[in-house]
Amino acid sequence: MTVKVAVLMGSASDTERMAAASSTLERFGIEADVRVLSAHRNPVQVAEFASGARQAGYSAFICGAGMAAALPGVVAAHTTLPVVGVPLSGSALNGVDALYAIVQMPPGIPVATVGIDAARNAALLVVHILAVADADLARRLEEFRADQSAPRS
Ligand code: RP5
Repeated sequence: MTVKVAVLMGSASDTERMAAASSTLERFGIEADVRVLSAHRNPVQVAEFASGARQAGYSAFICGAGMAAALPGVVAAHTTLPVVGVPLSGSALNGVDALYAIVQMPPGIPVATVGIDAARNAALLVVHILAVADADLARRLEEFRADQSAPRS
């Protein structure tokens, strides 16, 4: 069965900064379902999608947002699947606003926060989480690590 991860972003303007999330997941044979959904502009749709995600066969969320970045936290409020938040730059505060918004979740509703614009690491963290119970994914992760460490000419 194909593993499926939801990759959400708050705006179509986030597409370029979030592109590495889906390409990295796909490199590991994980299906990335990419959607533009804003916690502020589409609050009802975000709640509905997050609430039904486990039942719909998703294994995890990657949520990228900029500015007052509520998306990862709102998704986490509606699911017990792992949520990785990606603070995005592009604002007057260059992503520090989004970083603070995403990283400081209240106790009980966790979001794993990666660096500003670190969509690739968000995907790799999801691969690590899923590889705990997936030997084939764990093997591919080992290969990826070995390849990454190999000297380049
Ligand atoms: C956030 O506001 C989005 O994630 C985006 O990073 C930022 C600006 O959105 P747009 O005004 O470009 O749609 O919600």
